[in-house]
Amino acid sequence: MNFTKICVLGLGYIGLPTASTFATHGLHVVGVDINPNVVSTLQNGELHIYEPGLRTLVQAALKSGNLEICTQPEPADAFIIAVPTPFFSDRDGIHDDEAYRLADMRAVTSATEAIVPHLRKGSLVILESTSPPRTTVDLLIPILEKSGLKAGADFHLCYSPERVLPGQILRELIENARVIGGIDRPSSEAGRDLYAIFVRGEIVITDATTAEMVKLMENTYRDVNIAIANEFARLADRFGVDVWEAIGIANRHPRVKILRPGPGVGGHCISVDPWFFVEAAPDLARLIHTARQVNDAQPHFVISLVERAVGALAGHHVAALGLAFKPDVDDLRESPATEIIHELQNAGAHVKAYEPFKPDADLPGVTAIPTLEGALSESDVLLFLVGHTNFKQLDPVKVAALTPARIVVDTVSVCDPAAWEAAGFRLFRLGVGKSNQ
Ligand code: SAJ
Repeated sequence: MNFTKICVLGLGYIGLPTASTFATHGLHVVGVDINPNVVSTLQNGELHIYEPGLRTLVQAALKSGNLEICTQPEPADAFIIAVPTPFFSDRDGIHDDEAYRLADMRAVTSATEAIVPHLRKGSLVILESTSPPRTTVDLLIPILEKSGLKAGADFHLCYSPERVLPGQILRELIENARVIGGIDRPSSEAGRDLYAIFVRGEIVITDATTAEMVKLMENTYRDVNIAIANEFARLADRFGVDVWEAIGIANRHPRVKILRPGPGVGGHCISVDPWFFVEAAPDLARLIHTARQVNDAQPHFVISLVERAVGALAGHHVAALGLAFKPDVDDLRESPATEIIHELQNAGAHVKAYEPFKPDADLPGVTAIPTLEGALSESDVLLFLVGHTNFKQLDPVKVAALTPARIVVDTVSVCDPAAWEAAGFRLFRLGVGKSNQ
């Protein structure tokens, strides 16, 4: 199939790089977002999100004249839906049971509805948003067929998951293997023809529901692996072992690859997607459910570690170092650090947070300080919550000169114990039992 004009619905971390990459590869792209602030920001050549290299790419796409930014879709050869699929939070009042979450498919539903008036015979529709199994077949087909056209017979439909890693999106978009799951073979082939415009990785064709499941399996596998690392950290803590050393040794086995323990699993993918399995089949997804609970409880484990270091938390001044959901990104969404800070404050501690990738971070209930010096100056305990490279590079002797604190709680293994202890700090490390501290 040949494409000249496509419409990308949703201009976030996935839709914007995808739209811009198609535009720089010669397609006429209409990028659509329902948020007028996002649209006007982009129309002015500015960005509402940060991803390395994205600003240059978007500006090149706009300059080429191939990328238009709009609030409404237009008729096109292909429509790509890349809108968020979070789960309903307790605040939505839809669900208040921590043990069970429901996918919020409202954005996918309304984006699909917005395509209906523009659908033509021969059009291709692709869903990229991470979705519960069977979404393409059970949710999208009935909506799209309101156009009077029949899925398969009149238009093509695929599920093609985004699988790019935040921080490396632009490279992975092009180089990763791409999964295309069509509702029938001609749909898969149309999807393959579209992504072949820029994808250099292998393009793997399957059916829509398999593609949906593949995406969920990838992130669930990672979540379960991190859960076991977190559980190993707790076990090591009890048995007087250093989990970081133990994992390092275990991973020398040729068939073992344990991930890293930490303060919890954040972001908007790994901590969300496994719930789609739990929601769809709670009777079957039991290990997946338990892994989610283990990871969700990890911030609380961090609190107990801080308590062990300082005793009762009330009145202590904590410098919380790192607010991002993972190392070397500025994305604060669903960050375990925020939850830990709130829990510390609820226990009466005073917390000043510092995030080097977003010095002007503005989070409800969090006092973010724009400089490391400012966060450290009046604290009596330093709490490392993100494994940023620049935290690993901190010189403990220089840090000691900036703070009266002599207690350090390291949840991400950024501190070299010998160096920090030599600089006069008492170090408490997540996953390291007493006899190893
Ligand atoms: N984390 C650990 N220990 C680890 C690795 C990660 O605690 O060993 C934590 C991180 O600190 C973070 C969370 O897990 O809080 C998730 O980070 P991540 O780097 O594992 O993943 P994401 O959410 O940035 O991106 C994932 C990727 N999926 C996989 O690697 C299977 C990415 O390829 C997906 O495209 C993305 O989810 C997505 O959009 O679904």
